[in-house]
Amino acid sequence: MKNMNFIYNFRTNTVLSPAYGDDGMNDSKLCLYVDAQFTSPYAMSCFVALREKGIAFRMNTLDLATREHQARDYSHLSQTQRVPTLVHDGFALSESSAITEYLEDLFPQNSIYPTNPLQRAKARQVQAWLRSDLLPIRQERSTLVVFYGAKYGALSAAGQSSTQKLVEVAQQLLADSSGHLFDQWSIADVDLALMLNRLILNGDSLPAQLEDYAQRQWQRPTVQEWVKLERPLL
Ligand SMILES: N[C@@H](CCC(=O)N[C@@H](CS)C(=O)NCC(=O)O)C(=O)O
Repeated sequence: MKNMNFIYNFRTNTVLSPAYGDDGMNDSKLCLYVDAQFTSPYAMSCFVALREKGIAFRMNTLDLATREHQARDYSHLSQTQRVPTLVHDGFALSESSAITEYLEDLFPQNSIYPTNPLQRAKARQVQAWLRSDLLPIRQERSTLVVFYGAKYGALSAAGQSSTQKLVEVAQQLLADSSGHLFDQWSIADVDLALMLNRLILNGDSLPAQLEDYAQRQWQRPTVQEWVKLERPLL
């Protein structure tokens, strides 16, 4: 595991120490474990949640290619043996939407979920749906498209059918939108924009409204912080 000592100071909005491998300076009680290439959309969602809330945290990276996530020390922390995992004062939690809900419960400042209970429930629906459905898109348009500029060939029939479903649902959800899924920005916007960008950034054509939405969501500063992280060469 690589300790990036990537500590955000929420008061000054700066990185306290960009140095890798220096354990000594961090007194943050929160540590987010993410993949070393910063391509996990689930890790991104948790990173954005922490940054939106302005909480100081440390980030540790795991090389999934060498199966660091299955090594004994991490598997003792993460019951899913996947990234992301958040450790808060000794309490370890996996599954990205469980993490973002936990952060919302414990750190209510700067909401990342809608305050209206119906919209809040719908945001959870969108998050769960994007994580459990649309598998052909996830398989045929990996996040290497989004974070490494990879390009893939034409979608299979299953990929096209998933894309059609994504477009229909996104258009329905965004029908009365002024740029967000709900009355206010929420973490579900990040997840939906990521899914749309798997296609858009590959060059697949989507309705203009969805392209505009994804592009605007992508400009959010906390999203750009993740996008601009320095990635290892593939
Ligand atoms: N449902 C999980 C998915 C997490 C997930 O699939 N993480 C991937 C990286 S994107 C991973 O750790 N893969 C390693 C493996 O499954 O062995 C979440 O939302 O956190």
